[in-house]
Amino acid sequence: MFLFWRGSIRVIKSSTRSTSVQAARLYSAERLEEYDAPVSADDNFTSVRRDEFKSLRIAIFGLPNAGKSTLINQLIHHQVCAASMKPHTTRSACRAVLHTDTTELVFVDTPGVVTTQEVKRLNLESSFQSDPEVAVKKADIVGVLHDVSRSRFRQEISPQVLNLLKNLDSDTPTLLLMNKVDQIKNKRKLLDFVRHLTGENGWPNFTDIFMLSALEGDGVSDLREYLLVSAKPRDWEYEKDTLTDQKPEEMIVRIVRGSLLDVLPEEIPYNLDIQIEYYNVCKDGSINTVVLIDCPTERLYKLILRKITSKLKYIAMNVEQALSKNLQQTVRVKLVFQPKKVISKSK
Ligand SMILES: Nc1nc2c(ncn2[C@@H]2O[C@H](COP(=O)(O)OP(=O)(O)OP(=O)(O)O)[C@@H](O)[C@H]2O)c(=O)[nH]1
Ligand SMILES: [Mg+2]
Repeated sequence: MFLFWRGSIRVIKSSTRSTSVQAARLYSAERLEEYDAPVSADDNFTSVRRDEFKSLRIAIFGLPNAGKSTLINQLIHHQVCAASMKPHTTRSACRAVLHTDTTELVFVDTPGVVTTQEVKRLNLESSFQSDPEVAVKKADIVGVLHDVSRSRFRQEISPQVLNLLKNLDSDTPTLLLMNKVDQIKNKRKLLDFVRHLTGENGWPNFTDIFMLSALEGDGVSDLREYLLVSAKPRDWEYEKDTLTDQKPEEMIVRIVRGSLLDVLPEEIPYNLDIQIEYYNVCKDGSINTVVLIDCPTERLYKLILRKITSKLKYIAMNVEQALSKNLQQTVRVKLVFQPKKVISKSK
């Protein structure tokens, strides 16, 4: 077994099941820049012959809060998937797309995999169970995002994740994406985790294994490069420069919800009803939007205002920055909180 370091380890499993650890290919800086360069309107898109087009659909799934959305955002260089420090941020699948001159990567972000008991106990939407299932079935390649920082679960693939893997077509490649390695001081431990995760109580059929820190971006370019190289000759599903299948309004709601999950305590943000009250594209192309946040009770409304007033500007600014980058337009966001009772009284 060989171990090479480049800030990240990539473990490559051979098809004979003997695991060998090889170096991540040392891509030259120029080659990475080729992929990282933002696409400008001047790019000579039409010069690419149609038969050179390639694409790959990648479903990313795993337990709640493992870092799925953060990783996808890093892979596509945009914050189109809402992420937060609380579980169940992603409530239904959405797509995030990356284009190079010839290749399209379509990432499917999914809600964290949950048990039927959790769906009932937490009153989660049916998409929590159906969306990961559909996404992995339709994918060319499947990435299991595994959080190595959770001491209780890091050495095992959870039964609900294993179930999804077992239902895949046997020719669908599966990647083990070991995330949050920044939280592990003794990196040798990671190899122990690999042994357990790929052992007989785990999933011995992983095609490749990546060590990642989605938060710090470590290992992300290697994974992006790997996926670009794995793409299949095929027409694209999306127009060049498309970043997501979400409508702007939907993306705004999701990103606002993610920000509120970060700043509001405990269960409070899960109980908020978030809607677009106003959305207007101005003559210069900039966007003005008002997001209405209904608080279920007067008491909660007052509590939220106490907790949030000083942070409101900061939240709106973060949301505006992410959206302006995604939509390539200035976006002005106003967040309005109100108790539900007030609405019903005024009707
Ligand atoms: N330390 C560390 N934190 C990370 C890393 N990746 C993600 N996180 C954090 O983990 C939390 C959850 O990230 P998300 O991307 O929302 O996780 P998710 O798997 O999409 O979560 P759900 O949609 O709720 O299932 C956030 O606070 C992230 O900043 C990582 O590599 N290292
Ligand atoms: Mg998510």
